[in-house]
Amino acid sequence: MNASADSTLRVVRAACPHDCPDTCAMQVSVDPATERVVRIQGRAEHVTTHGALCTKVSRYAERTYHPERVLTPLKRVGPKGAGQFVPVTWDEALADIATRLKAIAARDPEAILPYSYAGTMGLLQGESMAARFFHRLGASLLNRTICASAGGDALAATYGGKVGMHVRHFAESRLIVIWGSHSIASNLHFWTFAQQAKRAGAKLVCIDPRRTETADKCHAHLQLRPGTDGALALALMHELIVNDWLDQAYIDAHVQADGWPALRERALQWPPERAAEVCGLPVEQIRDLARDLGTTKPAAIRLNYGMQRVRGGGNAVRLVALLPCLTGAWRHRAGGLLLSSSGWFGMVRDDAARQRPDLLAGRSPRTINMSTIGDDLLREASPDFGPKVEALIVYNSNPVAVAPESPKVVRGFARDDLFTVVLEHFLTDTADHADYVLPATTQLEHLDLHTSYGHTDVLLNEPAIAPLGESLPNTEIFRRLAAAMGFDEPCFRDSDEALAEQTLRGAVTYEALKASPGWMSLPIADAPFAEGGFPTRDGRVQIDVPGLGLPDHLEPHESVVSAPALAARYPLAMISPPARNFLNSTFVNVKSLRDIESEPIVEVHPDDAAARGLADRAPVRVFNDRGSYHCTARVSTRARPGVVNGLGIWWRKLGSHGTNVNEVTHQQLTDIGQAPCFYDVLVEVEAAG
Ligand SMILES: Nc1nc2c(c(=O)[nH]1)N[C@H]1C(S)=C(S)[C@@H](COP(=O)(O)OP(=O)(O)OC[C@H]3O[C@@H](n4cnc5c(=O)[nH]c(N)nc54)[C@H](O)[C@@H]3O)O[C@H]1N2
Ligand SMILES: Nc1nc2c(c(=O)[nH]1)N[C@H]1C(S)=C(S)[C@@H](COP(=O)(O)OP(=O)(O)OC[C@H]3O[C@@H](n4cnc5c(=O)[nH]c(N)nc54)[C@H](O)[C@@H]3O)O[C@H]1N2
Ligand SMILES: [Mo]
Repeated sequence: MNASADSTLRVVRAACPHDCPDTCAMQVSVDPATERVVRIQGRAEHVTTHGALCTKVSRYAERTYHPERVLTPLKRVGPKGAGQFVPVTWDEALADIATRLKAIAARDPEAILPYSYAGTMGLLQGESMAARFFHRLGASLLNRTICASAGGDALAATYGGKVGMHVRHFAESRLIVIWGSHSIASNLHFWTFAQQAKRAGAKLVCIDPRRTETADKCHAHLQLRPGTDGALALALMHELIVNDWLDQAYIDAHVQADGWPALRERALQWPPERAAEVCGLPVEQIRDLARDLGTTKPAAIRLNYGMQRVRGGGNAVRLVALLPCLTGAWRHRAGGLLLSSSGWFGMVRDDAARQRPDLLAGRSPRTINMSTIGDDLLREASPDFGPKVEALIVYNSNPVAVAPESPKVVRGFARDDLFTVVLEHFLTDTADHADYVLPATTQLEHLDLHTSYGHTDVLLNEPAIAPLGESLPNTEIFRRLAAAMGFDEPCFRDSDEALAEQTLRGAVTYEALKASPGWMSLPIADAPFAEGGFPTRDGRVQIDVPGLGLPDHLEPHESVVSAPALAARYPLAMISPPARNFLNSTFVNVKSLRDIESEPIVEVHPDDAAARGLADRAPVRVFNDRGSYHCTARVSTRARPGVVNGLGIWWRKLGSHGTNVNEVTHQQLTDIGQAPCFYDVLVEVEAAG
C-alpha cells in the first residue's frame, strides 16, 4: 500500500494472528522517522472486519513494545520455574541446543516432542519450517486437540468437512441460534451481522449455561446444564418430527437414506419433558425453540466450540449439525449452520509442500496428544508408550497455563531430566521452565499468510517493522536449528517468501495475494448446500457413521448423574470460558487489558454462595482432588444454580497463589477427537482466609 494521503506514515497490509474465528484484515501505520508502529486499525473495506478491531488487538503495539519482551536468547541459571535466566548469543544457544538434541536423537528421536498450538494462526510462523524440522528429525508427532477437535471431527463426520454458511449472510437471517458461543467476547465480527439481523426484526436465541453479555442481548436464553446439548438437540428433533416441520424433500435428496429412520426412532424417545429434566430447562423453552426452528425461514445456527469441551461434545455437534438438514434451512443462503469454515481452504492450501511429511522418509513416529501432556511428561518408557519424553520444544503455546490438570503439567515441566526449549515473546509460565528461551518476533515483525475458521478469505501479513532486538521469526529459528543439526536438504534454506509461494495454489496464489488489497476470497457459492452436494463420499449428510454409529446424548464425565459419589463431595459443575479481554493466556501480561479484567474470578449463583457463606468479592478457593484455584468470588446470576464460571486463562504467576483455573480441570477426553473436557468438571468452593 502507498503512504496515506494525509500523512507521512507508511501503511502496511496486515492480518490479526490470533486464535479467533474473525481473522481480521488490519493496516499498520509506521512512522518512517522513528521506524515505530504508531497505529493499528481494522481495514474498512474488508467485509467481516469492516474497520473495527477488538479492544485486545487494537492494543497489539503495546504488546510488541512491551518492556518485558524477550529480545535475546536466554539460558536458565535458576531452578526450573523460577524464571532466572542470563542472556546468551544465538550461536551459543543454537550450538548447545543442537548438541543436546543430537545426543537424544542418536538414542531415539521419538524422545523429542514438539509442542505448539495457535499462538499465531499464521501458515508460515505456525507449522511450516517447524514441521519440516521435526519431520526430518523423526521426532514424536503431536496431536493438536486442545481446542476444537471434538467439534471439528464431528462436523467433518457429518458434512464431510469443516464447512458451513458464509458469516456475512447471518445479517439476513430471521432466526439466529447462538449455540455455545459468547459472540461479543470471542466472535465479535459475527455479532455485528447478528445485530443487523436483529435490527431487521430477526429473533436471537442463546444457548449457554452462563448468562453472558451475549445472552443479555438475545430475545431468549436457554441456560442449560453444561454438557447436555445433545439431549436438547434430540428433543428439538422430536418436535420437528411430531409437528411435521421437516423438509421431507430435502431429507430424501440430501440426507443419508439409511441413517435417518434409525435416528428418527431415537429422537422420538426424547419428548421435550425428558430433555427439560436432563438439561435443567423449562419445557416451554424447548418447545418454543423447536417451533422457531421449524417455522422460521431463513433460520441459522452459529454453533461454537464452547459446547464441545465436554465428554459428549462430539456427539452433540453431530446432532446439532443435523437440525438444519432436517428443516431444509440450507436452501437459503441465510439459513444453515456455521461452526467452522476452515475446511474450505483445502482448495488453495498445499500443506504437503509447506510441511514436507516426505522428510519422515518412511518412519512413522508415535503421536502424543497435547491434551494429556500432564500425564505424558510423567510417564516412564514402556512398550505401549515408547521412550520417555526427554526434550520438549514449545512454540506458539503456553501449556503450563492452558493445558488441563496443571498440577501435573507443572510437575512434568519441572523435571530436571527434561530438556526444554521455548520460543516466545514473553517469560510465560511455560518459558519459566525452559532451559533456553528463544526470542520470537510478533506479527508486526514477520511475513505471514492467514486462512480463517470463521470466514473464507485468505489474508496477507507483511512485516511492518524490522525484528526488535535479536528476535527472529519462528521460521528463521527452525532454519538455524536445522543448520546447527546438519540438515542439508535444500528445503531448509527456503526463505519466508519461498514458503509463502509453496503454501498457496489454485485460485489464490501468493503472487495474486500480493497484488490484492491484502485479502482474497475463496470461490464458494452463496448458498453452498442449497442443492445438497456436501463434501461427503455420496454428497449426502451422514448420520450413521462407520466407527461412530448413530449420534446420541452422553452425560458428562463428571456430573451428578454420571458420578454421584464424586458429586456428593464436589457438588458444583465448573465451566471456564475465556475472559473477554484476554485471548486464552495471551494479553494477560498487557497491563491495560489486565486492569479491565482486574483479577481472576469465579462467578457463583447467589443461592450457592448463600449456602456456603460466600460474600461477593470475597477471596475463595475452588478445589477438588486434583488441585486448588485461588480467586475472587463474584456472586452473580451470570452463574446458573449449581454451576460456577471460572473465567480464564490467567497466567499462574499473575494470578492468586500462583494458580489458575486449570488446577482443577482433568485429562479425560471427549467422545470424538480426543479433546479435553475443560467444561466437564466438578468442584467445591469455600471462603479462603
Ligand atoms: N476475547 C476472546 N476471544 C476469543 C478467545 C479468548 O480467549 N478471548 N479464544 C479464542 C479461541 S481459541 C476459541 S476456540 C474461541 C472460543 O470461543 P467459543 O467457541 O465461543 O467457545 P468458548 O468461549 O469456550 O465458550 C463459548 C460459550 O459456551 C458456553 N458453554 C460452556 N459450556 C457449555 C455447554 O455445555 N453447552 C453450551 N451450549 N454452552 C456452553 C460458555 O459459557 C461460553 O459462554 O474463541 C476465540 N476468541
Ligand atoms: N480451563 C480452560 N483451559 C483452556 C481453555 C478454556 O476455555 N478453559 N481454552 C482452550 C483453548 S480453546 C485453546 S485454543 C488453548 C490455547 O492455548 P495456546 O494455544 O497455548 O494459547 P495462548 O495461551 O494464547 O498461548 C499462545 C502463546 O504463543 C505465543 N506466541 C504468539 N505468537 C507467537 C509467535 O509468532 N512465535 C512464538 N514463538 N510464540 C508466539 C504467545 O506469546 C503466547 O504465550 O487453551 C485451552 N485451554
Ligand atoms: Mo481455542
